[in-house]
Amino acid sequence: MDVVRTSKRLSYLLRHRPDTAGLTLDPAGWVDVEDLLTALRLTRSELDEVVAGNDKRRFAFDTSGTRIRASQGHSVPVELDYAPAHPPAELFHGTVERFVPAILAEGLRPGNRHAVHLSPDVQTALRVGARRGRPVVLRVDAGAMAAEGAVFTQSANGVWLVDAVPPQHLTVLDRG
Ligand code: HQG
Repeated sequence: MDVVRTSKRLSYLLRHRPDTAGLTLDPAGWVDVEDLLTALRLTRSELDEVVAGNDKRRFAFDTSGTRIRASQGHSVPVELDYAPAHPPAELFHGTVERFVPAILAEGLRPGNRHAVHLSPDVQTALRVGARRGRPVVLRVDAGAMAAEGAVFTQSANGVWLVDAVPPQHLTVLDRG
């Protein structure tokens, strides 16, 4: 089994297109492990290896270990049921230069995903931005947003999620 390939296929199925493998996610994004194993022709120990070895801990089992879901990043409608959490004063967003003018004009928007994804530190934001080219890091004044009533949640793998970030709470921090 190719762990990276299997992880990418899992991301695709659990975040975007479960239907392509005949799977259905429940409202919180969970799918039965047995159904997933059958659809992917994997053994439980292979799945455990992919989940445990995943660099960003993208997938999580429920407490009983009988269901699995992606911890964030969905484009299909799911209610991840993370409790609202008080964010640190600053969060970060990694992007690339070509998006910066639009972001500074209209703020951060979720695009195809459910939420804007924010990183807890500059290092992580640099890595997120670098997926698309030379990274640019934006600082998000999460403290001020929370004071104004914005609701933040934190996914099981540490990504901060919020509906949107208005431009007045963004500062360009670091152009790679
Ligand atoms: C940009 C990966 C123009 C935004 C990562 C980003 C992350 C705008 C892109 C997770 C905009 C959306 C999410 C606006 C935002 N105008 N561009 N108003 N607002 N953008 O992939 O945050 O490996 O949906 O800057 O590590 O890059 O998949 O979001 O460049 O945690 O687990 O629009 O995906 O994790 O791109 O990445 P994405 P993201 P995984």
